[in-house]
Amino acid sequence: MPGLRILHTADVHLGAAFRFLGPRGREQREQLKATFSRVVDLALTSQVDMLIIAGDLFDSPFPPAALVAEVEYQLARLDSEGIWTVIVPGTHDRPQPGGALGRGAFASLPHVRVLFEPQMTSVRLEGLDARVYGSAVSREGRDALEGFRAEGEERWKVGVLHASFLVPGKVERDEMLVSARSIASSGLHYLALGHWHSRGDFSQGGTVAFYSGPPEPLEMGGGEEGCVLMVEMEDGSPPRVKPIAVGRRRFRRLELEGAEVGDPAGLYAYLRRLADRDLALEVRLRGMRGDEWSGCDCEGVEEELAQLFFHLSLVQVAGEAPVLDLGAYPETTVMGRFMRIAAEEMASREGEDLAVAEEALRLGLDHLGRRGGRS
Ligand SMILES: [Mn+2]
Repeated sequence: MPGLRILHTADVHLGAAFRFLGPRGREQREQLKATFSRVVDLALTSQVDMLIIAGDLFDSPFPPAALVAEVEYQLARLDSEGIWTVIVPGTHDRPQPGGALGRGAFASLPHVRVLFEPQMTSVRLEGLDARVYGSAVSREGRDALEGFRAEGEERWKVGVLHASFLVPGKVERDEMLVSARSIASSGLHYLALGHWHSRGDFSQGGTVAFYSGPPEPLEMGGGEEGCVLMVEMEDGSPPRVKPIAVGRRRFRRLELEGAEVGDPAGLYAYLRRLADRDLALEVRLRGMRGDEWSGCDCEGVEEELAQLFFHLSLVQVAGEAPVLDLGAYPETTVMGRFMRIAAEEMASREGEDLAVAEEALRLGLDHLGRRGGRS
């Protein structure tokens, strides 16, 4: 019986704005396209049977036409070699009337399938002894695999979902969930997951399940390099999953205490050693107190080093991190209003948008705090 080889990616977020990178945002937006092209190259050169995109291919349901055309071009490269592409819409590119995923090459290429339904549906892949099961993200917050069992008679059963893994007491609410129990009883050989922006093994029972994470980093922190997963299935053994690095940039967030580096010259030397033109680094500086730090020109250090990094941002943190204690700030005060707006924004955002909201909160609290509010 022939095996099955899959390249699994998710959360590409083509078209994302990367506002927190300032003037470099545009470059990273371009890089996402280049990295996606590299993923397609990899699918071609390694002759996989199928590329799976587990949601958030685009950052929006209505990306710019030229960006859609680029992706259509890439999918056509796979299609002409007989390589299948199976896509589910995610939280960012959810199904919308007239949305990009329902038109053009997404609807017409013979080897491209988009699973649009809010409940589990499946598609048999012609020429492969395989069936792919999945659903588009829905807002209902239920377990997407509740009561599901892959019943097809094909040799290989593969699932694809854009959902949060349910962790009791930690992750219990999201637009779509998937639980350990439902994965274990799904009858799937492999489940390709998207939505969480870091790679992870969530295999349960006889089902191998992974988040691939994004191929190119999207937000500060983590520091993980962008990967895709090569999944190889053969008779007689569980699917083998191997990460392959495809991302160019790395985004890191670093906490640094004044005492660790001693003085401004020490800070410069410390950061200089980290210089890397593909690294976006946010450094949060604490405890820069004492004579050795008086007159430290952080902006000067940042400016001097900026060209040696993809992006560098030094943030001086005064004392403890802000806590959103709404009770301490009446709604009638400027600070109270600001914090309520910030809390609402942060509750409704994710990923890069959340990072922007957090940064706004930090700057706002800093500013208001200096004007005499409590902090
Ligand atoms: Mn995403």
